[in-house]
Amino acid sequence: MSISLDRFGREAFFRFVKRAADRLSRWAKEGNPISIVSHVDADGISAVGIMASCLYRLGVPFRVRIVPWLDEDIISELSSDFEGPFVFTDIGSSYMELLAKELGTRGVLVLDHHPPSGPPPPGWVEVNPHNHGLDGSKDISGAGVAYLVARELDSSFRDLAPLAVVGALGDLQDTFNKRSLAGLNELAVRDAVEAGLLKVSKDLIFYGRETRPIHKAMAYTTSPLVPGITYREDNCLMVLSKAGIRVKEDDRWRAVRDLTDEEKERLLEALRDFLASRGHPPSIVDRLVGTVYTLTREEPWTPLRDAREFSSLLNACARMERPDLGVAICMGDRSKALEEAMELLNEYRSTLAGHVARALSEPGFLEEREHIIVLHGRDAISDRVIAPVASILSSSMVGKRKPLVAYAFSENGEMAKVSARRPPDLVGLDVGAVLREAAEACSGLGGGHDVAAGARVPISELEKFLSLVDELVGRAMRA
Ligand SMILES: [Mn+2]
Repeated sequence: MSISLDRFGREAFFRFVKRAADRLSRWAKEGNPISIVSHVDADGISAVGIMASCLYRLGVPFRVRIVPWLDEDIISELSSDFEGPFVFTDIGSSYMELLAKELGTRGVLVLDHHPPSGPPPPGWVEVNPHNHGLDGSKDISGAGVAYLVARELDSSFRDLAPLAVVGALGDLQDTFNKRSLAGLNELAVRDAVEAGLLKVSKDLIFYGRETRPIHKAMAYTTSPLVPGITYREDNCLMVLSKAGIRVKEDDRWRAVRDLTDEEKERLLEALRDFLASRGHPPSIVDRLVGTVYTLTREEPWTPLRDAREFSSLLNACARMERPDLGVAICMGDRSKALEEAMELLNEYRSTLAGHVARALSEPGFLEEREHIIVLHGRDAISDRVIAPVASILSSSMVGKRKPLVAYAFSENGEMAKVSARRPPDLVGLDVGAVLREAAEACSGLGGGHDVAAGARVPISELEKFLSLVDELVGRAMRA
């Protein structure tokens, strides 16, 4: 039953993909500039890379705006100096009512995978897997939706498939067997492999597996966060030495990809021992083995070679308020933009490492409540990085069986930016739904996916909001 439903869902979904491509072709022929509006994260930037490449190749003038969310001010700023049609990627569906009110008479295309808040006005085209019973949280990303429209526009645009893979990994959609992408994402993976642009293999998933000395790759790995290993190069070197693994070959540092299968086994075993000796579950190590997506046309030793690293680089550009660098890289810049982005990435990593270490060691940051764990970021953690700090901390809380709700002060201290993360084994809880309901009851706005969600709430309502989230999570867990 579910298989045939999925098939009908897909057929309907692809009818909308076709409709969107037709609409874009028509706009392209009319020749008016098109405004691309996207979400400020790795997926949103990848989606822009795809859409902007399409328009560039079709000779259509375009402009790009990358936004953290949509509200009346942002939408009126988007539309005040612009007459042409809009393409929203990786954002829009959750703001349909607002968009309809502000842009109702314009040409609008929404290519998104966030849960829709309502139907689009007549004349607009919305492509969203949720409208067809498909799972937008893990089956396809915003970049994936943009890619399907791109390949429908022109089959030669299939060379953009790697960007859809990067976007899906940026949205942590590798939740299937051995950390692989599945669902509609499989189409982009298959296209990229067939075009000779992507190699899929099973291996150790260490950050920088192609590019960094082994102990650094281990220490830089934050998904999963390995307690005592992440951000701790000293312990990494110790574990490597216990496993009897040489870190250098002659004078050159070895990378993870230089390890033999036997050495990899010994390393995993040593990591299990290390965790067990410190009272952590050794099963964390299982998540370090999985599906590796290698972009074979990218230079080895660059952060673009491994699709997960590529998405981290885009993410850093987004968090450090330079999404333009990410877009340039997605559109093919491999010189100046790449160089600048790599510097930004270093800066970003040390910022995150500092926050995580503080939250774990200083009192007053983490508070365990009945059904949730609260991270009080207040003004000590910037609202730009509260979401990744929440992700890293939540992945370290194996066995806690409680979602993490982190917040930081934002917008001159008037609002709180909230980020919630659900541990992967806590099935049956939709933190997106919880945040939406709680935020709406507290004069705020919230929503997102079942494993990761966000909200904006006035500071004056923050305590009420946190209590309500605690209560709603408790209720959902009993249901
Ligand atoms: Mn997305």
